[in-house]
Amino acid sequence: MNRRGEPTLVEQAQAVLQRNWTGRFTKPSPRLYPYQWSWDSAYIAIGYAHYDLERAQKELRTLFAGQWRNGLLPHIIFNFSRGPRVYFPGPDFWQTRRSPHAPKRRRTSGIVQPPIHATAVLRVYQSANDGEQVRPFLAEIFPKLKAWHEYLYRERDPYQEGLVYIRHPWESGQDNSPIWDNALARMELKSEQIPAYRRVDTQTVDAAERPTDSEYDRYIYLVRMFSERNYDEAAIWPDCPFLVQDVVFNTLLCQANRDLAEIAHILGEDGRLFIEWADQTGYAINQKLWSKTDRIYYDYDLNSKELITEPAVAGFIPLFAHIPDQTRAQNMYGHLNSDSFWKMGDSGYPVPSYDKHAPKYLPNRYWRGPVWMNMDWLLAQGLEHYGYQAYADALWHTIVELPKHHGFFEYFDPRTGTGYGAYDFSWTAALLIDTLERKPHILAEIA
Ligand code: 9WN
Repeated sequence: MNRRGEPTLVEQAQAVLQRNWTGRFTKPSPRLYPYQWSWDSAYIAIGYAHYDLERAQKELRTLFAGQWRNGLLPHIIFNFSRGPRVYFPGPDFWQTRRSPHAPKRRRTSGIVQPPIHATAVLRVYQSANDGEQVRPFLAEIFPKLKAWHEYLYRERDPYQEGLVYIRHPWESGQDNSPIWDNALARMELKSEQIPAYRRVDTQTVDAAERPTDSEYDRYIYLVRMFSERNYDEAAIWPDCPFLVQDVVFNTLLCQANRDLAEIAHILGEDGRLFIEWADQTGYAINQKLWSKTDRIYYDYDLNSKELITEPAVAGFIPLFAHIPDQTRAQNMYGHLNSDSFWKMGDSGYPVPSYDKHAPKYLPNRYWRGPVWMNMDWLLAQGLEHYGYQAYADALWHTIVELPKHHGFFEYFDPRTGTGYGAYDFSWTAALLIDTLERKPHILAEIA
């Protein structure tokens, strides 16, 4: 409480997480996302780690209880929670029990999300005053993290390049980014190929802030295809119409491997394999996904066999895992600190998720323009590493200022800060808690 008896900003953020806490996991938001999501839980655990270590561990334990026997960590675990539980596609549509690998006692989706989990586990450990307290958790989760990374390299890297592919836009966590437009447009679907379904997301959130129906048709078509092939990767990938080596996914995997090596070290286990994976993935990102002319990293489309030259904030995320060398980082910084994204001193808020001058930019539509807190959080850490402290500070300020003035929304308008999408969004709250824990001075610096 502050001197006027009002809850402080951190207390407000904790209250958001408390409202979404179900006793075993935290919903990303109260209505729109009523189950457990994979990368959300990792960010959420990083927030909890600062004030409730038990809960941080429980969050991740519950998530990994949904892991498949082949190591796949599903993007949604359909755990029970109170309150409205309407989401499409739900467990009956996914039909993941068609796979011999899916858990028998838990219902899940059959796709994944970016692998930031080892990073979250290490941060939970590092947040503890007494590491010994968290050691049993580390020992319990280590083989699960290892199985998760093994799955990715075994099943998602058919050419053994060190780059894993995603086979659904939802696997990127950036569902309707313009990065996927061409791949989705190539999927010319006849109406009889589209399964009958009804969207529920647009009952909660303005349709203008969500993906289009045509995008949803393709999302749903892909899910049906995976389930018809019993989630057997060998049967899916040879003719999967969507197959992309994604920059954010692989960057987070690279860093997660390093963090897994550190976890192995703490436990006295052999971590050399994880360092090898990290090096291989970092090298491949640099070799295959860098565009010198455009000063940004791009995704690679394994079907059209070309880089997807869409200027999204995602292309700067390799800074987080220290993948570019200093010269590349400087070039990237020149691009980021420009009218295309956000120039230092500009009005508005950093960083729009897509180039403001690109024709497809839409400041209110999900991953096609709005500012997302997780992207700012990843980018700020990367920029600090390369010495771009003033820009990083602008991002840290944004992570605190937007929720303070506009509420704990899912995403925000880069021009005005207006919040869009789901309210009481858990990772917005969790990353604000993490930011203020690390940089308490920010509170006094913002208006
Ligand atoms: C599909 C839960 C998730 C986030 C994603 C975000 C959004 C889901 C949806 O919500 O995706 O997974 O229904 O739109 O894009 O990053 O994990 O917060």
